Amino acid sequence: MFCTNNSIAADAMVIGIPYSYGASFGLGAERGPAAILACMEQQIELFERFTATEPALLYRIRQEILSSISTLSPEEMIAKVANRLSRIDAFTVLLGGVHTVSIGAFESLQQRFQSRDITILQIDAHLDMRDDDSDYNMVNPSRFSHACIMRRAVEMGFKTCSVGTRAYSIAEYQFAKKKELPVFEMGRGKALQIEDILAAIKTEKIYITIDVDGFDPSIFPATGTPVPGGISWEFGTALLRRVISERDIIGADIVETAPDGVVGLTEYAAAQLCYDLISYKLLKSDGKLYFV
Ligand SMILES: [Mn+2]
Repeated sequence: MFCTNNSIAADAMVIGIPYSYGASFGLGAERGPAAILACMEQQIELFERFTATEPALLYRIRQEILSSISTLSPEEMIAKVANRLSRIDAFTVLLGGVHTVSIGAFESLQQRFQSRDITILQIDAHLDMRDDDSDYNMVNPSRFSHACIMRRAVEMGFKTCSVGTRAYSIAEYQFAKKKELPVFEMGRGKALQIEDILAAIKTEKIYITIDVDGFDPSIFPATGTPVPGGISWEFGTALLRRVISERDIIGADIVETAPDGVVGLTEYAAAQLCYDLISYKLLKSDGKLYFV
């Protein structure tokens, strides 16, 4: 799967960020990146069945894991991630780690683009729109907790679109309502339709942040804050195919994979999502994205 020749430029990068500071319930997100990368290297089929291609053989995909970050403050980790991304031209997927790592990607996007031209498409059980986590974290409350990342994105001027939502506080509910943010919730209101989601995204450029708890927990059981319900594998991956083929995806992350060492399904599913994102993006950039 991964290219080991560092002297040639990569077409895509996968960067693991083993950072779990601020996890609120289940632990182990720091083990996510290595487990996902191992699945990509050893378990994933290189044949991509929706396009009948072998993108791993067509393109150079490189991987790395950011080191010496586990003891950093969230602010320091975010700066380090943004700095690493600022030196990469290739399409990049970040692997968390807790959802806080996405703010590093948002900061690097802000350096390259006008944030109002970008929609952060969030697949997540939670809104992550708390101003800080002081309602449940009395010891060391932070505005860079994983429960705050979409609030920070809104403040940074990005447009947002949330999908799979089914757990949030009253403050988050009021914030999203007041700002008229598109929220595609599970089980309340209309059933999710890909057409509706695409229509709610007003920008050409999209950054995709996938908190694996947005999916049904039968697909990603090992995650920090699992919530019943969630989008199906078929819906989520179909959404990604449509979004990537019709819009300009400028980056992505997959976060909150917390392998439990028992069932390998969570890391396998995250590895498959990562390969899907890279495959469709690179085929599209090459003018070769055709679904068979
Ligand atoms: Mn989240």
